[in-house]
Amino acid sequence: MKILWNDQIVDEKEVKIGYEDRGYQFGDGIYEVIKIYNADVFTATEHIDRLYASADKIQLVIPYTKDVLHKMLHELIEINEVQNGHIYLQVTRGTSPRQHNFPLPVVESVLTAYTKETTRPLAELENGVKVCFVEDVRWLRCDIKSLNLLGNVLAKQEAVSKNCYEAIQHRGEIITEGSSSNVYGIKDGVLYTHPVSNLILNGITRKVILDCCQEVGIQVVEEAFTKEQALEMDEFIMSSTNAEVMPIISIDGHMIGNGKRGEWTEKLQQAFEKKIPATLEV
Ligand code: PSZ
Repeated sequence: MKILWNDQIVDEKEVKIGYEDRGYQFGDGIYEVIKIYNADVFTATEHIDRLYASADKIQLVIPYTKDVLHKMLHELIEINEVQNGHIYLQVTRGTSPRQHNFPLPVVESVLTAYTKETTRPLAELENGVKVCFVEDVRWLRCDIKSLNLLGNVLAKQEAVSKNCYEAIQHRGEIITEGSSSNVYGIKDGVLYTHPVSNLILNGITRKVILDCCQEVGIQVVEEAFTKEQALEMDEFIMSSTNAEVMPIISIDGHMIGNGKRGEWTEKLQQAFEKKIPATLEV
């Protein structure tokens, strides 16, 4: 497999990452996961914009224009001959002798991107998944897509240890987001989701879903809701680049609605699928 290493596409065996890379030592960097449908990147502009926005927020300079990066990602997909899957891309603040503050003089950032062929989680999209509540103990800049994922990792591990697909995080009583997803409740034809703030990642799939809501005629209320309200929702959904519009059928063993994918959820899934480039095997 070929890897994008800074501005070069090289064989994976050629990539050398320093043991003093700040991504490795501090999680000092940012990343994106971008979906590939039919050999094309989905919502690439939005993902690249968010990458540069995350970089700005941590004062990291990516030494390529967005256009150049976009072209390099296309080249990578072509060379690796990926049909369906995703790109993982990260940029760290570079390699320099270990110290917490930024390197001075500034060193070059280190970019790596690779592709993975995957299939869509079709069974889960139809049958729905079980989740559990986990206290959100992450830092207060969850809007940055940072490589520091220890809070998210521990939340997901707790979910998996309870045989759950995802951890629904809450700060006190307020639901924020999943360990690697945004979450939504639907009650009486209204979709509720946490507003964009420092407490959640502004998901690209979230944006697509809010567009889908317009199309299918669901009112959207971007307001936080509580754990108790979550359990009373008619339908519950999580979303991410890979999980798409994922129905949630139980939280901590409490059945949501009738324990099956809801009608609004199915309509949102259909609207979402229409935005995917054609000729997908379903
Ligand atoms: O493969 C996977 O399971 C993926 S790919 C992307 C994600 C999971 N999650 C991204 C994410 C996240 O990490 C957090 C904390 N909140 C929300 C999201 C959803 O963001 P988008 O929709 O941009 O992928």
